[in-house]
This record gives sequence, structure tokens and C-alpha cells, in this order.
Amino acid sequence: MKFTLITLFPDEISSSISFGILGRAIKNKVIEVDYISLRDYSDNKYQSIDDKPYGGGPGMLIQAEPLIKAINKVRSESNKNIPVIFLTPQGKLFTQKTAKAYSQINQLIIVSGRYEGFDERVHELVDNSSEISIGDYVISGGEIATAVIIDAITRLLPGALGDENSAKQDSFSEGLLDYPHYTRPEEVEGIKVPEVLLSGNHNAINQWRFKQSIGKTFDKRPDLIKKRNLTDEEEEILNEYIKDNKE
Ligand code: 6GU
Repeated sequence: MKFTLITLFPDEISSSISFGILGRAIKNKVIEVDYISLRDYSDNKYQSIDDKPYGGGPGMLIQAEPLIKAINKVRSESNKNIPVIFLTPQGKLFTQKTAKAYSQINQLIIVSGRYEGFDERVHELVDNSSEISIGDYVISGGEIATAVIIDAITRLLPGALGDENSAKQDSFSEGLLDYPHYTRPEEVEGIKVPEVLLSGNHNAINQWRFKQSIGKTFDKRPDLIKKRNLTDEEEEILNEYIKDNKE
């Protein structure tokens, strides 16, 4: 999959994605990342691409024209209407479901916002585009958000993870949080690893893990449980979890 990134700070993104699983995915050509510097599309000798908001107020906005030019250039080189993501806290929430959907396409243009955001007209003028936010908080720019989105999508691509099942087991992949994990030693300050995990009984282990997954999600993220609509069997498992954890 190819990511074309339009940004003012390419180094900030490239330094966040050059290690570990992402670094390896780039090396192994699971993903390709292209950087487009927005300043190259400025129409003045100062290479500025931002200006003050009409109506007053703090901060600066990214201007529509350089951005549209940069997007058109990328699209014209591929003769395809490549989807565009504008990163902004005003966007739709990015979720595992969004990541899965994007992992099915072969090229994506991601625009990192800075300052107070974009001139609103880009959203009307750039077709096949959406505004995306990574959460209900504000960070200083879209570069870190871009790295987050590339990471979430790349994990889902064949060949990115050592173990193909890792992504399937991730939290959220089934609309639930991941179950708890334990490693050696068997006892830490009086707290033992749950007996079942030492039993070697894989059926029992899987059942325990699923129960924990539903239960922990219920405890910490009731919103996810509501959204998922538990089956009767899952409802029963959750009731067992609640009973197990009383007192
Ligand atoms: Cl995409 N950008 C910024 N600046 N803040 C955010 C965000 C993006 N998503 C959540 N907060």
C-alpha cells in the first residue's frame, strides 16, 4: 500500500515510522511512503502556505490553493481518484473499523493539519476526501496523527506482522478489548497467574480469555459493549464474569 503524505514537517512523520514494525514494513515494501512538502506549492517567494483567518481570531490557517494544487498533482500522476484524508480534530473519529476499510485500498493521500486548521473550502473542493480525527483531544499538529493512522493500517496488511494472528487478537478487532496477559514468574508479590493459563487445556484457556475480553470491555468500555450487541451466549458469558468478580 502506498501512502502519500502532504505535510509541512516530513521529518516528524518519517522519524515516527522508521522503527520496529513500521520500519520493517517500509524496508520489506509492504508499504511505500512518499512525502510531499506543502511549501513547494506556495505561490510566493517566501514559500508561505498559511494566512490569518477572516473574521479575526488567533492563529493561522493553511490556505486552500497550495493544498489543492498538491493533491491534484499527486492524483494526476496516477490517473486515479485517490482518496484523501484531512487530519483535524474536527474530523470523524478514526477507529479500528476505519483502519480496516483503508487497509483494503492501495493508495491513500494523508494531509497533516497545522495551526488552526484548513481553509474550509478544501473540504468542498476536493472530492473523495474526508476529515479524520484520532480522538477527542487536541494535539499540536497532524504529523503524529498521520503516524498513528499509518501504524494502525499497516498492522492489518499481509506481511507486516511476524505472526499473522497478532492483528486478529488485537484489542478492538472484534469490537472488544484484548484479554489480560501474563508472563514469568508465576507469582509476583503474592499475585499468581490465573490457574487456567498453566493448565495446558487450550479449550479452557480460550474460553477464559474470551470471558475476560468481554468482562474487561464491560468494566472499562461499556460504550463498546453497547455498540456490539452481545449474542445470547455472550450475554451469558458476561453474566458469569460479573458473578466471578463479585466480592
Ligand atoms: Cl488529526 N490533529 C490535531 N491537531 N489534533 C487532533 C487530531 C488531529 N485528532 C485528534 N486531535
